[in-house]
Amino acid sequence: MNAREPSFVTTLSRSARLRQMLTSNELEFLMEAHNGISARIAREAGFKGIWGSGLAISAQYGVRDNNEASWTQVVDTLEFMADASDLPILLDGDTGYGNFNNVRRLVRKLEQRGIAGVCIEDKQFPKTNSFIKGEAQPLADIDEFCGKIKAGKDSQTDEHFSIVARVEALIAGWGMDEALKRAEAYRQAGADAILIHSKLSRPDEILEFAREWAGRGPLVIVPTKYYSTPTEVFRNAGISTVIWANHQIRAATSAMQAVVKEIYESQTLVNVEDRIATVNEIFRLQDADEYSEAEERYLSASRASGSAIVLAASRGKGLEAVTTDRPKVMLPIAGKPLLRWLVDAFKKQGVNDITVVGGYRADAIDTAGIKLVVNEHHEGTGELTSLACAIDGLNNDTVISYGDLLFRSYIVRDLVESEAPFSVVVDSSTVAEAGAANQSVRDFAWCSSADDRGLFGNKVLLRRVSNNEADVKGEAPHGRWIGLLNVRGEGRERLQAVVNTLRARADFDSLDMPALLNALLEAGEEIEVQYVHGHWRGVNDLEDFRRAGDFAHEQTPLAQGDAAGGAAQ
Ligand code: SPV
Ligand code: MG
Repeated sequence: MNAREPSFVTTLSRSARLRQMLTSNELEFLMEAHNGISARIAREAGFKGIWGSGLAISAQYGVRDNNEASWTQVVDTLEFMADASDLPILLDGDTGYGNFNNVRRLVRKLEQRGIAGVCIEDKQFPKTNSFIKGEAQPLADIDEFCGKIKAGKDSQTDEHFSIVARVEALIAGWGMDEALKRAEAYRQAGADAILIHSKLSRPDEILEFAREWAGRGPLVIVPTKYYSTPTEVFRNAGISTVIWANHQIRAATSAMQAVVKEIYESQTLVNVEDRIATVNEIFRLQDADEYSEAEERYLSASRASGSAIVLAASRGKGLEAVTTDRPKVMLPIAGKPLLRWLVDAFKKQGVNDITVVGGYRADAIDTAGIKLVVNEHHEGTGELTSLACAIDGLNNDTVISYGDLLFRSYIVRDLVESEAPFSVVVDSSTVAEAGAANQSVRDFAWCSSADDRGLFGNKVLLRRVSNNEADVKGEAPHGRWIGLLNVRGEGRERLQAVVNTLRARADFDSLDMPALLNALLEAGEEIEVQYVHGHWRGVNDLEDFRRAGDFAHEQTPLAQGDAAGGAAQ
């Protein structure tokens, strides 16, 4: 569209826009498309309208242009094209797929699918492409064809829907007079435009037709064979609309042939990758970004798009004997690596976008279903340096987790359902209870109140986390932070800001997750506490490792019920 055209033009219906193209004094162009992506490509190039070519649509199905694809299959294809592009589409409706009655039904169905108009040609069903023995093809009886045009016009409910009548007399070798006679009859029957077709390599007969026609109505042409004619010639001849009828399917065909041949012969993709559209370009044409935005809007409530960051850089103190060739998270627990238990537990709760920060022997981490980033300086740095490797692109609500955890699935479910910007899981079992379950202890937590099951549902806030059980003078800890922090909504940016402040500290390399929680608290953030009592395990030493198998077994549906294991912890 011309930039100076008033904006209301774009708000016109598709059929009104096609009609405007047919009747305007400008020379207009329709570009062939044959499926959704080619329709979108035509729009992006700047075309104002689309030709739903019978040749191209049948070709993309791999069938002949002989009405081998049914008319409903064609209409279904058009629906994808109309969805992919808001342009008006003029369907190449061949002969109308039958008699006057089929035309009536076709017109109604096209209107329902948002198609702007149909072109019907005066041949007989089933037709053959005009460039295949055109002179051998029988033409329709004039009166019968006029009846089809009238039936189509009478059945449209949208006043702007256009019916273009295509004259095949020149193709069939019936001469100029016959062509003019037919065009006039079709105009009088109500056709909104005449398509005059020619298979000559020069435009002479088209130009002669246009001269004789003398502007009695809009003329549409298809210069596939007389392609070398300068477009200015058509403009000067008073043509209304030029159809570039098959150039997307032909361009796609040569590109596909060249690339497929190359891949077949070289048995590698390396030669073609830079010559073809990127996968991201395909995503863009499919409008994948819109889907992601919609997912944010409509799926966030069900938490289906949750993310997790798993800290898995360490070899594991006290576990050196079993981690010579792998990091702690790859230790086998009851038949699968520790990390896999964690990932499976997250995925079960709709936390699907999982980033694992590896370090020690990161090469041994099984990357199925996760994104792996590596803290290259894991040897001299702590947990926050690892977290910082994954925190920049925090787009979703995110659970930050130690990599060495096993837990019952309700723990993550309840955590991700929390509405708070920050929430943590604290185990209120006493150190004695943990010790009795042979569980090593760390990360003592002080909270706004103790775990009082009578007050279930009351808001409890975190006050401090420390590895030193006597860190808060005169007050025993209320439990232990188990290593799960959920960050929600605006909490994401605030977490990033606090991490950035900590980064400026000289001792950043040595900071751990409790230091982050304390820094958040010092920055005035509220961190909600969800109490649990057991139902999880950390793997911090060989004894933990040995016991973890029992706990894991109990989390599987076919557990044989060694009830004395970790579940009682
Ligand atoms: C088509 O594109 O299918 C047409 C134009 O009908 S032509 O192939 O030139 O006949
Ligand atoms: Mg055709």
